[in-house]
Amino acid sequence: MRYGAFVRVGSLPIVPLALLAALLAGCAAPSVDAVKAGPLVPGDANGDGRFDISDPIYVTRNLFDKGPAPVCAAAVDMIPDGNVEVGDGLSLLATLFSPLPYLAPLASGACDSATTPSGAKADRLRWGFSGGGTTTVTLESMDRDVDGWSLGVTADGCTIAAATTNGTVAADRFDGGQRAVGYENTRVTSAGAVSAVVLGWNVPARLAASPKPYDVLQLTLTKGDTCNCTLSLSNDVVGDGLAVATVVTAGGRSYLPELASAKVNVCK
Ligand SMILES: [Ca+2]
Ligand SMILES: [Ca+2]
Repeated sequence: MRYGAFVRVGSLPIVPLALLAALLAGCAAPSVDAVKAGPLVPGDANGDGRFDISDPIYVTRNLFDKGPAPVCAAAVDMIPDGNVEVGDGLSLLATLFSPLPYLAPLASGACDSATTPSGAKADRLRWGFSGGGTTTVTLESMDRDVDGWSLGVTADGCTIAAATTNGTVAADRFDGGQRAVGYENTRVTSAGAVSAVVLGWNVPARLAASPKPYDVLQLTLTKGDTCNCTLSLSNDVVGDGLAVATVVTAGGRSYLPELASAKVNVCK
């Protein structure tokens, strides 16, 4: 860890104050490998202070893909037996996308010593739209292999009549996509549409980093008063459970690319 170098400075026999100040200034925003987590929230497997689709993915990567253990087992022990197993990961998914979400509060002090990776940035990850009456939501991941994602999308000026992952990378491998069973939950709601995808569960499956955008969701739009419609990604669309966060999971971590929007001509 880079903190190691920081500590060694303090252990030098003589360190001029000016030099020490300069060194400290240079370390004002250290790019550390691990920091103390917190505050952890229930279900927060990767310890970034959020509970989203990255957390069950983090659990499954630990169980089936040599990924690191949840930063605090107590936060994800949904089937409370003191162990983290596949049922806990599945329960986390169910909690995110089922009508009766329930996460037990963390016991006081249960995760006080948790540490977590830091520094997740959404650089070179981009959402986009292409099309007209049939519009595709795209995801561009220039330098990170993607484990899964969830998104909500709203329409202003038209209606989202249907949403499907058919014909996209989110379709099962047997149907031409890149999902190895995994998990997929896509639906139209009164507020728009939501889609959640885990590309693999007990077998690794990822989208390889690529400069070419991937198609991840297909929307069928119905014209409003005019042919013009604005589609926007959102964090507020509720599917069957909690509001669905628009988030990309890579390496088990949450990335939050800018919420894209686009004007489309529904009549084309
Ligand atoms: Ca989290
Ligand atoms: Ca358990």
